[in-house]
Amino acid sequence: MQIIRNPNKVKNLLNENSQNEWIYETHLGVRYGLKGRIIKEESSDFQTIKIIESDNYGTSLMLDNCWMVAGKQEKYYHECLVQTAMCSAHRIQKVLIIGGGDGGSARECLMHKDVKQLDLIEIDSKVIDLSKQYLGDIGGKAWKDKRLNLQIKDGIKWVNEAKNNTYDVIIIDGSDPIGPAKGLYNKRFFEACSRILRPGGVFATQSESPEAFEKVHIQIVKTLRDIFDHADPMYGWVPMYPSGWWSWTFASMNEPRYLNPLKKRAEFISRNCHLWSPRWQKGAFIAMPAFIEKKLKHEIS
Ligand code: SPD
Repeated sequence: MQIIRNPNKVKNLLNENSQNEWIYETHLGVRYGLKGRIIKEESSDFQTIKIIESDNYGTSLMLDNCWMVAGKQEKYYHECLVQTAMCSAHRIQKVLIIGGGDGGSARECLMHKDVKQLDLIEIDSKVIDLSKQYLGDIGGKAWKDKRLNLQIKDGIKWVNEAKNNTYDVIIIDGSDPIGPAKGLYNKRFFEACSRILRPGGVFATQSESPEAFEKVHIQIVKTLRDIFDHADPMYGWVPMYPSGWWSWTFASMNEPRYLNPLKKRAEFISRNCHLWSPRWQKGAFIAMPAFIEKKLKHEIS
């Protein structure tokens, strides 16, 4: 007989037996699934979009059958991508996010009172509409914040047309480098980003899993190192993404300023974070797996 003392375990067992179906992303012969039900399914000009009510991770979003966010996991992703950059850039008055249609990265940026303007450039209006409708808590107050300049536009074109030295922080919150996000991870795009980044600015991009997308991950880091004076990956986890092991890569000129969060900003922000703190960040940069270190032939400073 199984004795269960923890009420959460009872709930989990009930969920495992729920009538909901397994919904999963497949990658290299492995499935990454949540139990739940699809509550909305649409096709846009760019991709298929599914909203899932999951048993254990809240409302979730899939694009082209790949997991993007779930209500109870998104902080493991957004805090790492955004706060590492926002807490270390010299100034944070003008910020650019490319992608990020669920609003999570915008919410994290706008926690900073010093931000005067946040340009959020998302190519797919349906992602915005469905996120506001079903995943409203992820963007939260950001959707109504006057500092948010939301544009439904092609992020690559936006970056190519922006003037030199426009942004203090640039955040690439794209989906995987296939489909509409394909052009967000190559040399030409990163060069354009470095051109529009102000001195003292920090560039940040999600950089896939070091395990499930090893080649893509290494390619992103190496390409950024060719363009910026400094670029380093940071490692964490998003359990529903392929392998569960994820990375974000940061880049800057002159000094690797993303390694050193500014005390005052970081103190305020980490009080309001679930995962991110200067201590966590320090470990996450150090936690480069040996097999990646060998391939990059470089250690962080
Ligand atoms: N394989 C998942 C890659 C997802 C990266 N972006 C997620 C969007 C969250 N705002």
